[in-house]
Amino acid sequence: MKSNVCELLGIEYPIFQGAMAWIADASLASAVSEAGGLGIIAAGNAPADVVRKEIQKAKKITNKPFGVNIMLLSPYVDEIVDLVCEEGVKVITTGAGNPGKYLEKFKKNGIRFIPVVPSVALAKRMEKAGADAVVAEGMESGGHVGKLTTMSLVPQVVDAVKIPVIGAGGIADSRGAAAAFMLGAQAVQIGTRFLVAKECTVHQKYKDMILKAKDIDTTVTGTFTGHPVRVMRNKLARELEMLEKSEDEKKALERFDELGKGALQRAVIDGDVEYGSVMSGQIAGMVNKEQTCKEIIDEIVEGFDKLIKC
Ligand code: TUI
Repeated sequence: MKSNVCELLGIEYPIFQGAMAWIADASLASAVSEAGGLGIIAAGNAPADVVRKEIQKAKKITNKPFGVNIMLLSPYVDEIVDLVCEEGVKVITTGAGNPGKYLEKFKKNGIRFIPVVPSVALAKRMEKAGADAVVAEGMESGGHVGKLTTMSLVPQVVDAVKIPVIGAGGIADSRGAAAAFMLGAQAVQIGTRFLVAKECTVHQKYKDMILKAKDIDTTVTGTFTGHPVRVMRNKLARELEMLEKSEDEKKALERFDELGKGALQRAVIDGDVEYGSVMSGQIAGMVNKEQTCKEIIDEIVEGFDKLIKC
């Protein structure tokens, strides 16, 4: 399992770990990088001093390249952009918005820049602006989602741009990775499977919910806010779904904000899997064992090579 993306980033296998806000810390990212993939620290909504500590921790654990994901809805985006330049982070991915205005700064600092895109239009804009590659993420993924599925998005982005495309959304094993490569992707990004990795520090109750999940256990909430998010169905998700049906939109949005405030931390840190936001991809139904990052990557690479040979 090799591609141009390996040379571009100096990694052994073209496997990115999805940047899950509040979850993808130095422990997870460095373990993925040590295993030959690209570990990515998620800046999420955290201020720069918190992210700096994670970057410095990761540098102590691994000498291999790792990335930082900048979540563009964060109030701290500008300071995180300065931070990654100062810390000499090698690879940046972005999510949940258009990162156009930061691109020049990344280029000036010699950073490989790989935005997550939900559409052909944004992929083309990013290529024109100088992105090194794009992650085409389908709406099977967990967290903030676009509107297209991986199966339809990846080949359309592949046809529209010349830079490498990383397929994401609904990929958790060698079959998914091989399928993404058949669609023209040159690497894959995997989130939910790494969420249950032994090195992932998310609350055990969060992991257990994913490990026990069935195929239909996720849902998308928040479409009416403009920021749709895929989560596990629980009491919070059901309440949010009810609000979306409400006729008083103003009141519903206010209540939505109240319920959503701190909801991801509640699930990730406190293990409140009923009233917390348990973000997960649709592939959760297939993720049923805790393994080390190295076991996960080795299994995917070995399975991929066998599939490609037959
Ligand atoms: O960013 C993600 N996934 C995330 S971010 C996150 S933290 C969060 N918490 C609460 C509410 C919202 C976010 C949890 N999961 N994935 C990458 C991704 N980016 N998916 C879709 C997009 C995207 C959407 C629109 C990228 C660009 C975009 O641009 C619109 C435009 O302005 O052109």
